[in-house]
Amino acid sequence: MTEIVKKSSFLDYAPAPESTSILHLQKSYGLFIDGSFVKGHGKAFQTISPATEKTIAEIANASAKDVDTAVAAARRAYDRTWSKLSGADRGKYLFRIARLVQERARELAVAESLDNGKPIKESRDVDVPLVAAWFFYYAGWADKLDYAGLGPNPRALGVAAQVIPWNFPLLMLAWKVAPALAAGNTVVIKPAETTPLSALIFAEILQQAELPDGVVNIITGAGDTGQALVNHPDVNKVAFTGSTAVGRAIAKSVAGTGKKVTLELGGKAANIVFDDAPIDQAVEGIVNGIFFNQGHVCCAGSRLLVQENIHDEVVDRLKTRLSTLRLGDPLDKNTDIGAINSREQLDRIRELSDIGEKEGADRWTADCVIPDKGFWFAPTIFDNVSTSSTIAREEVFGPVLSVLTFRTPAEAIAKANNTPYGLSAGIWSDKGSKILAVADQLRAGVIWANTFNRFDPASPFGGYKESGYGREGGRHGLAAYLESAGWSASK
Ligand code: TAP
Repeated sequence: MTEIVKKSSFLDYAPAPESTSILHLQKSYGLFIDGSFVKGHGKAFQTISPATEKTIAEIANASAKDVDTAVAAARRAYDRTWSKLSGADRGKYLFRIARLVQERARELAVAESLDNGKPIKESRDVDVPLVAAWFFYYAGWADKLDYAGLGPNPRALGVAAQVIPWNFPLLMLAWKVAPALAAGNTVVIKPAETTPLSALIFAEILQQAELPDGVVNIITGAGDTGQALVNHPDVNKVAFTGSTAVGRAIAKSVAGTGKKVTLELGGKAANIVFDDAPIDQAVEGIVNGIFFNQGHVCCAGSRLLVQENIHDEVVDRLKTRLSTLRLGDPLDKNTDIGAINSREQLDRIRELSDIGEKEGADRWTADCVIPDKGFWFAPTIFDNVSTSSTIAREEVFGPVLSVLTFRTPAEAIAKANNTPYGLSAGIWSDKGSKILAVADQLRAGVIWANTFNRFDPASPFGGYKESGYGREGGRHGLAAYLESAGWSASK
């Protein structure tokens, strides 16, 4: 018996890498403007795999002049084609895009994991299926805008400028592009500098779908490209997802211009576990809440608030569970924790974790073998964290959990709301009435009960306070791209 136990501890998963042969990547990619790939006027840059640091492709860099060309293409497409189509016809294009995303799902998932570093099982089972779901959902709305509760015959805004981050590159694109097109707008979108690949494959999908030229323009580049885009005088709508600092700068720069704005910014969500919660499920929910996508999730459950009398049990079980997670090759189907998206982000996670330790929290790190190349951070828990601690207040945006305790529901609510953010929260309890009572008092845009990180295109998503304003998803997500009574973006 001892022999069997000993041997089984040596059993491990054999490598199961997803093949990259399905990808037909170009050596270099241009900007996607007016239905074609064109050269950029900025200095091209390389996109690398964060797991190996190897170059994947060279990417064009859009200068201010290119931004101008892209916005002009979107304006022309809006005036001449897209605004002339019926909702039903717009819907047909969106359905076509959704089906093509499904057809090319494996390719998109491999590209996403390669460029972003996220485990293939997440890009394959979460990101890409949700991308298709978002297009299907908004395709269904395109001919029903009159019934969206926004008044009769609601009108599109015009040209939407969209800037997205690197944590869910293709999914964030879908969240922005699908409602914008359904509502009748045309789009210029800028993916993050470190993750442009899936957006460029998506551009090929738009060509396949024969979307009229200029309806969606995809321009790659860094922060200055994003800045030129949102500040362009001929855009009517700005939609941004990313850091609170950049969101704040955008809000300032577009103030008074008449542009409609939605900002989806950071978060520091509380995941509240009461002593009557099903502990095994709660532990899985805590793991999913903060270690999914390496914790690069704005709505991540980065603060665990656990009732004091079950603290030791929960933390012990959590450590046991984290010790079973496999960190490594994002393309391996058995990988749970992939690479950190960039060296810059890794440095930020390290810096904040060191501060956490210096400020007196107890640091525990899962015992993982860290590959020689690439950017990696092992799952980490900070216990005995105080509410004033930096790691309890600032968004780490990495696989780092802060553990705090509470005694009463009132204390849990006070601690959960004690943050400048207000994007999401989780509640774990056996009692429905307790869940409803607590949820009612939490200042968070999304609250999950006995689950975490669930996304559905029909459900609005967005925050309070420094987590931004406006909602994406559902009927509310349409309102962000339509003229509301008393507001006009007409040029
Ligand atoms: P940001 O700098 O906010 O980047 C988000 C997007 O905005 C990227 O496409 C970025 O381009 C672009 N951008 C940067 N500066 C801009 C400007 N002045 N005007 C217009 N667009 C601009 O986020 P980051 O640097 O990638 O990450 C920093 C921190 O932000 C992270 O540690 C994390 O805490 C937080 N973050 C939050 C989220 C969400 S979903 N809430 C997502 C990402 C990051 P480049 O990528 O090319 O610079």
